[in-house]
Amino acid sequence: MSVVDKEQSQALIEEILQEYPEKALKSRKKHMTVVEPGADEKCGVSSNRKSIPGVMTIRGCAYAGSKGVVWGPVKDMLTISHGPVGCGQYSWATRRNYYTGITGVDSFGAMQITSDFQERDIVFGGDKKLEKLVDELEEMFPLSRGISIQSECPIGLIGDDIEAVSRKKAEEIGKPVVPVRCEGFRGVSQSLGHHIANDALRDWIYEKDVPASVQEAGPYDVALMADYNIGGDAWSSRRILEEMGLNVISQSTGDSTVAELANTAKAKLVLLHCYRSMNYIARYLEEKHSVPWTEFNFFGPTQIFKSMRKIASYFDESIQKRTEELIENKYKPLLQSVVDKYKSRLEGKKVMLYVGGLRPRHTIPCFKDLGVEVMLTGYEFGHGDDYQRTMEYLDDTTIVVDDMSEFEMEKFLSKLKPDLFGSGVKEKYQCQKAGVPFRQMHSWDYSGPYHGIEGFAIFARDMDMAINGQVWKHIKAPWKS
Ligand code: CFM
Repeated sequence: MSVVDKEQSQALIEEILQEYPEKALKSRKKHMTVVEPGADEKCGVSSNRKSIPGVMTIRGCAYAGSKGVVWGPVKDMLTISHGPVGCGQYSWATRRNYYTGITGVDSFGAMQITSDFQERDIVFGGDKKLEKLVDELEEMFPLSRGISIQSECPIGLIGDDIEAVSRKKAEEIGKPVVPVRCEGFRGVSQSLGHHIANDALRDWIYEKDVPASVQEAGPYDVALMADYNIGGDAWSSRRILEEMGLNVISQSTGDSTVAELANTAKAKLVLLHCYRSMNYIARYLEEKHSVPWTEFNFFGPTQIFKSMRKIASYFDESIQKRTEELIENKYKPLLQSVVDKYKSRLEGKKVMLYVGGLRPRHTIPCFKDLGVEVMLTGYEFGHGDDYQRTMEYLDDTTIVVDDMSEFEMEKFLSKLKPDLFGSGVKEKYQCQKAGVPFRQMHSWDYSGPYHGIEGFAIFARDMDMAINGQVWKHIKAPWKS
């Protein structure tokens, strides 16, 4: 069955819900809907709520949202996973947020540093250990430009005063030491971790007047914010901005530095790619430093051109003219050649798309540029404002599911039989074993960039490779034999 009309989609949701016990059914019902045509304000799903115990959620935790997402990519800072060894160990390396520099010398993004809490530390407190750790790090990595302390669950439970340690140590080593209260138990997903991480940026970078590296302000200074450089995405976005004539004085936090974070407050305009993870600090910078911000989307030709024009509208005619010429003479032919190459192979294909808090709405138009339709989508941890921002890209038969469980995922996959499922590594192998083509839409599956001009060509090639790859047709799910 491939769902085509609204009634069928609705019936499918009902069918899946029926398998839950009564209480779970009642709760999960609020998180699923079929889009109402013309309802461009709200899509009606409940979001940012606690997952039901016993249901396997795709979400992560607050520590993941702060350490893994916002602070971890700041390359010249040392990131301490403060607490027992596991959280740091299992989030070792990066989420493919690339950076330049020499790891272990002036850059530290892919390192795992932990205070390795033992029973003794839980009983007697870990502040002394943390102080010692900061001293050791300062001795081993003198070229670091700061330290962030990412709290794991026990830190908040035992009442350690990491703020006091941070203040003392920052004074001693003469670098920012940032305590982040991102204990995993806080909130309902990694989303609160983003918020806490943003608050730490506010309190320990901007409110402390950490020195910026830009000396003289220019009329075209912009800050590229909330692009994490997954597979080189930020580099690809940056090229467009520079070709438009803008001067990128800061990237955050993909391939960024402490000084670049501070530079953001000096920009003429903040360009916000991932609204979900950094809208908080963008709002603060607007209020405190009068830097306006705007959202944009550099996935696929339709949104790239729309975003370029929107960004240019904040600047003078010379930038606008240059942007138009760039689009017409260079980017349009380039991106059209990608559409010409792949659209006939992808037209009419159907995908299910399930990612964190931003990418579904950013990549749906990119899929549409290639003629691909989206049957089902939603967010792991999106809020009401994310769903609102998604509505304009959906069709009136699109199923929207918030915080989809692995059980629901399996059911939807088997009923909808999409030509492709785009989601994360936890979802990947189950999906492929069932013979459904899959792409990781978090890490770009060892590929990327997907942002910008070169990114679109790579995106189109990868989706074609997965959707039209012959191997999936020959797979029989092991649990069916
Ligand atoms: Fe923003 Fe992200 Fe996303 Fe996100 Fe993430 Fe990510 Fe994501 Mo994975 S910051 S909300 S917490 S765009 S790690 S780079 S892919 S879930 S949709």
